[in-house]
Amino acid sequence: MNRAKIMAAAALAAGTAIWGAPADAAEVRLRAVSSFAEGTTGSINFEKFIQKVNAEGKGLVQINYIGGPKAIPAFEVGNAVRNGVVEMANVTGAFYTNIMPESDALKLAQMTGPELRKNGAHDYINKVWNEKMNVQYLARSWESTPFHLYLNKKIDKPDLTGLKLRITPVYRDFFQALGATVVQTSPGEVYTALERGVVDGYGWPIQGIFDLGWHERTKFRVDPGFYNVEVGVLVNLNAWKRMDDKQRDFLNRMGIWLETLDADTIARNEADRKRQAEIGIQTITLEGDAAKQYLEKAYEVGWQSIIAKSPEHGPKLRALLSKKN
Ligand code: 173
Repeated sequence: MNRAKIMAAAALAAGTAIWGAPADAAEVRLRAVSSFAEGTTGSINFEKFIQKVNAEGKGLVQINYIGGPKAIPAFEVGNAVRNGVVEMANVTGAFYTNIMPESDALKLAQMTGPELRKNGAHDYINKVWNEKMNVQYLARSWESTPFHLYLNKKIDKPDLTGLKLRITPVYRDFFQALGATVVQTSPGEVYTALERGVVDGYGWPIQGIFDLGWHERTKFRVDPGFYNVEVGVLVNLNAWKRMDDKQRDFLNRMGIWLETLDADTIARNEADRKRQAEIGIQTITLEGDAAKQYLEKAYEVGWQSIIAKSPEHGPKLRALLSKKN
């Protein structure tokens, strides 16, 4: 063998390519966590995404799913994916407002993930999320779902004076604007807060109150719902840049597929709405002007709060995420 051939053989044995041929990166393994418990509403679509990536990405990308908030607490997940403690996270913006206040704006989006890809919002989000959070925002894993106020005390108008409510940043400004006292907890602490009577109610989407048994401790749901759930799949930016185009394209394709699971989400919303009624959770429906004012207040204080904290990106996000009417 001549010298060149020997080198080529050695390089092949070592799994590397030589002579400037574009190297196929070795299969990349991404450690992933979810900010919602395994198998619950907030993780279902993400877990399906992981299955598909692992089935179709052999030799290219594999995801090592570490699990839910038992591995990393919900409000720490943002930091973990930013710092590369994990390379991928399924997390809602409300859980990492400590890193970038803009994250909580995504609940105010009036369009779906696929629509936001078309109108430039997805690219803008990625510019800001790259810069401020060191992550790539791959795709939405949960959307098209309103949040609601759940109560154990009856109200007959949108006045929450005297009520103590469990919140996250999603609901804080809105519930406070309606007079409530608030206490922040992760989802994992809601049941105990209800059981001990520490709170008179809580904010949560239409879907998911059965997962951790909260329905046993819930008397009323207030309609209409407000805002829109946003849970996204974030990829640590260093890990994203280390991958090659083929790997990034594959993950982007899987992300677009993930957003097609939205139809399942919408079906689960309806199933849970029905089940809530069946087990006797009463609906308090704000009608007419009361409903209109409730929703207007929600969006007004929501955007006010984002724009006050991010005068640079808040107005642009508002323009990109709001439906023109
Ligand atoms: O914990 C929460 O109530 C919350 O902020 C949230 C956000 C998105 C989906 C589900 C819950």
